[in-house]
Amino acid sequence: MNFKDKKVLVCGIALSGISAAILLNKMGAFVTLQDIKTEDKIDYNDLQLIKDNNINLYLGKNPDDILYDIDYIIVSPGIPLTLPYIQKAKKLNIPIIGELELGYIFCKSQVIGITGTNGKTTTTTLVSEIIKNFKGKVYTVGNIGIPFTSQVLSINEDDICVAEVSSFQLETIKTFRPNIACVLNITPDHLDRHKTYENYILSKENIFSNQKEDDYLILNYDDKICFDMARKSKSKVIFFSTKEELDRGIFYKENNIFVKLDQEYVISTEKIKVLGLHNIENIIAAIAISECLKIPKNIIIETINNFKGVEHRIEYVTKINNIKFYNDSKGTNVEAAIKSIEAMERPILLIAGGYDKKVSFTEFAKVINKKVKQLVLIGESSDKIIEECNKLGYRNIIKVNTLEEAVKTCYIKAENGDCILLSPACASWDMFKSYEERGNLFKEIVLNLRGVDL
Ligand code: UMA
Repeated sequence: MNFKDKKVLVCGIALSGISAAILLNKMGAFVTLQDIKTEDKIDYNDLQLIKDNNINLYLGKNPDDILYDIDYIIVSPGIPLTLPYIQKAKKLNIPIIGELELGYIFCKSQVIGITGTNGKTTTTTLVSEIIKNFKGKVYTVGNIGIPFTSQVLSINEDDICVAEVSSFQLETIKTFRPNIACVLNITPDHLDRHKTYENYILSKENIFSNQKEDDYLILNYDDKICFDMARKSKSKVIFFSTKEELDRGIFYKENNIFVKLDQEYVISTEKIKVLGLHNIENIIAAIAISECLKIPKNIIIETINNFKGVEHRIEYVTKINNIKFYNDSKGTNVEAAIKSIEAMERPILLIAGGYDKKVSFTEFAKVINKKVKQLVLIGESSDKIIEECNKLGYRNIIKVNTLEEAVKTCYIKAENGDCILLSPACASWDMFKSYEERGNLFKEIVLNLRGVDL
């Protein structure tokens, strides 16, 4: 695709929009970068970068009135496609390209695409580490926080690019075709954006919609929705399971991972450092991807044994007075938070709540009722969670206003041998810029508790 001398509108001035605009600028396009935020709300360094690159700005409102003079629109993942100006642009036949798709268009190397409701970042990180230990170099991009467009010009033909891909990014793909795609699991998430669970699933299915017969699709055998995707794809399907013994594929049974593909071997899970069965799922998915790349088994085994997990995902923070603190700020949906609660080996004081994605908290309340001795809630969805817990007669709930109050409340209530877990089951966007900001603040508050008398 040639963007030279084209007029391109890039929507969203954050990670994706800025790097897409800079890439297009290098390609000789006339770029306008737009955001509903006004100039005073935009980061000073970002503004400098935009100005240094001579990119036009259009701020403080949706760009309805400049559409007539635009050849292409590039959207950041966070921009809903239901916005009236996007709909109007579609009617005007202006191509709407997602930032991930834009990166892919210019990518010369093979691409691995990893999606799913949970485990994406962990699996993407582990796959990247395995490839790095194999080849010495790997490009990791996408929802993990590194826009594809920020890396693509450095990627050569014989490199490997590992992309963590969200439903938002998959909604706007056209040609994106990973040589190896993986769908880890599907449970309801982001229904505020996708409106129905069906739409969310359809968006996830886009990860293999352009694949051909010689591409690979790695699917979770235990997840009905993932399992059914096999029928819809043209690709070579490899299943993984933590519940069933598979004739061909990769499965987990009694502390062992059985690889039954072109080569067959068994890996003991005794040395694995990350907690929980959900992490075993992530690990076996990563092995499946590595097998498609024909990476020697000793490199795979050594890397999974040394893997310490990712920041903000059941991240051990510290122990104070024999109370352990875990940061699971990336537990941004019900399923992820349930898995974290289940992975804990001590009595739990849980900090939850946040941005309301219009999903049900019924299952979350059931697990709280079974495993959480004290629940402390923050954020927009607190009352919805309280309502579900109350239906089960669970009343060990305290609602507070800030994360700091939440941590301190838990610490006062905790006893020797307990753990305090931040796993919100909600996105952070009601109180924070991102789950990273929420997780970093949690860690800061926790580390400041040392030596403090409450
Ligand atoms: N904006 C508008 N109009 C709107 C909506 C937003 O102008 O109607 C503007 C906002 O004012 C803001 C900008 O758009 O300035 C934000 O764009 P963005 O939300 O796409 O933010 P980025 O920083 O570009 O981050 C995006 C992903 N964010 C989302 O999908 C919400 C990041 O995923 C991703 O890491 C990054 O691109 C790089 O690829 C984050 C995420 O929360 C981690 N993802 C969701 C998840 O994992 O559950 C899907």
